[in-house]
Formats: sequence, C-alpha cells, structure tokens
Amino acid sequence: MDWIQAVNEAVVKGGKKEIRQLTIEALNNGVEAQNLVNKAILPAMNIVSKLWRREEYYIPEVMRAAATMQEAMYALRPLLVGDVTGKGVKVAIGTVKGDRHYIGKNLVGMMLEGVGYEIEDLGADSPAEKFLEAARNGARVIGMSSLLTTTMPEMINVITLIKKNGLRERVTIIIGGAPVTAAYAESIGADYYAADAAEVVDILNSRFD
Ligand code: B1M
Repeated sequence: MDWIQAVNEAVVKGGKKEIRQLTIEALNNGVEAQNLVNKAILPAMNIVSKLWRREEYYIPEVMRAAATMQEAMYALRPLLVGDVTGKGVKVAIGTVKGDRHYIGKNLVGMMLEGVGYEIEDLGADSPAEKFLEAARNGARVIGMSSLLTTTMPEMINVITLIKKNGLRERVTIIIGGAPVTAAYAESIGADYYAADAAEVVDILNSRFD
C-alpha cells in the first residue's frame, strides 16, 4: 500500500472519518510524520486549491478537505511536537483581521512548538489589538499570517499599533502566507518573511539560538 498516496487522497476527498486511522496506520507502517506532512498533506491542499480554481470543488468540499487536513495534523501532532527543551521564547501568532484561513498559521505554530518555542495562538481573524496585547504580555515574536491580498494591509496596522505603543524594538516581527512576499515584508517594516513553516523555524532559530 502506498501510504503517502492514500493519505493524500483521503485529504483531497475530505475523508474526515477515516483520516485519523489511516494516518496512524501509515505511521505504524514506518512512514515518518514529517514525510506525511510534506509529501501527502500539504500537496493535498494544493490539489484542493486547483480543483477549487477549476470550479470542480466548491466551498463545502474545500472546508471538508481543510477539516480532514486538520484531523490528520492532530494525529501527527504528538510526533511533530516532540519532547524538547523550551527555548524560553514566546511567539504570538495569528491570522490578521478579516482573514479566516488558519491552516498554515496552525502549521507554523505546531512546527515552532515542536522545536521548543512557547506558542500563543491568537486565532484567525485576529484584530491588531490582540497582537499588541500579546507584545505587551511578553511575546518576543509576533507572527502574522495572511492568505488574502485584501487582508495583507492589516499587517501594516498591527506594526503601526505596536510602534505607537513603543514596543517595536522589543519584538521580532515575522510574516507569511500565500500572497505575502519578502519585498512586501520589507516594505511594511516587518523583520522577516518566511515562505513556509520550516523557514520560520530556521529564521527564528538563527535569531534566538
Ligand atoms: Co480561501 N482563498 N478563501 N478558503 N483558500 C485562498 C487563499 C485563495 C488563494 C484560493 C484561490 O482563489 N485560488 C484565495 C485568495 C486569493 C487572494 O486573495 N489572492 C482565497 C479566497 C478568495 C477565499 C474567500 C474570499 C472565498 C470566498 O468566500 N469568495 C474566502 C475568504 C474567507 C475569509 O477568510 N474571510 C475563503 C475561504 C476559504 C475556506 C473557508 C473555504 C478555506 C479556509 C479553511 C480554514 O483555514 N479555516 C479556504 C482554503 C482552504 C483556501 C486554500 C484552498 C488553501 C489554504 C490552505 O489552508 N493551504 C487557498 C488556496 C491556496 O493557498 N493555494 C485559498 C494550506 C496551508 C498549509 O498553506 O496557508 O499557504 P498556507 O500556509 C503556508 C505558507 O503560506 C506559510 O506556511 C504554510 C506552509 O508551511 N505561512 C506562513 C502561512 N502563514 C505563515 C506565517 C508566517 C510564515 C509563513 O509567519 C508568521
């Protein structure tokens, strides 16, 4: 049995009920958790995206696939979030106001937690004030995710608010999400842009190790 393909297809088809069992079986058959994420689950969401663009999938199918992906991630979580020594760095991460996409943000949070960062999940559709509050309460990193071109400018509001409150020098700001680019990060005064969760880990490790 090709476990990678089976998990990939189950996510694309939105097989929420069977995905947990399937993921566990794949693990029991020697497939590594990280491989399931990188080779089965993330590519599945790309397929879903294409199907949506071609109007072969509509919002209910996309939602089902997203929920299935989350379910698979829950099953993998204990393996991705290993037994690691804490770094003593709190990262507050959220999807900006107006934007309800949270899968990528959750993945970034999970990967960071896996290597020892303390995560404060601000959720999706998170107003600027929530990011400010987190910065006030000791977060040393503010992570913002945006999946919509229309919500990207909300990142500017967050940075402006943090600056206005005199906290800019205290926090490292990292941003990402499908439409976000390194040039955009630079233009709005964020410290870093990361293309994916693994890059966030690399960047923060080089900043805090
Ligand atoms: Co939405 N959606 N969606 N959607 N959706 C996109 C983003 C879109 C590109 C699809 C398309 O048209 N091709 C498009 C945006 C177009 C644009 O603005 N450029 C779009 C749209 C238009 C919309 C709606 C407006 C549709 C509508 O209602 N007309 C609507 C908006 C609702 C809202 O937010 N207010 C909407 C709704 C939805 C669903 C609810 C159906 C669902 C969300 C489920 C959920 O999260 N609760 C959904 C989904 C699933 C998608 C796609 C198909 C997949 C997104 C995803 O989860 N990918 C997406 C198409 C696509 O992105 N190709 C699409 C998997 C995830 C792991 O990847 O989030 O990119 P991603 O995260 C990556 C990197 O970007 C990076 O790391 C992660 C991987 O390692 N990253 C960071 C993310 N955050 C980071 C933060 C960092 C660093 C890296 O630092 C802190």
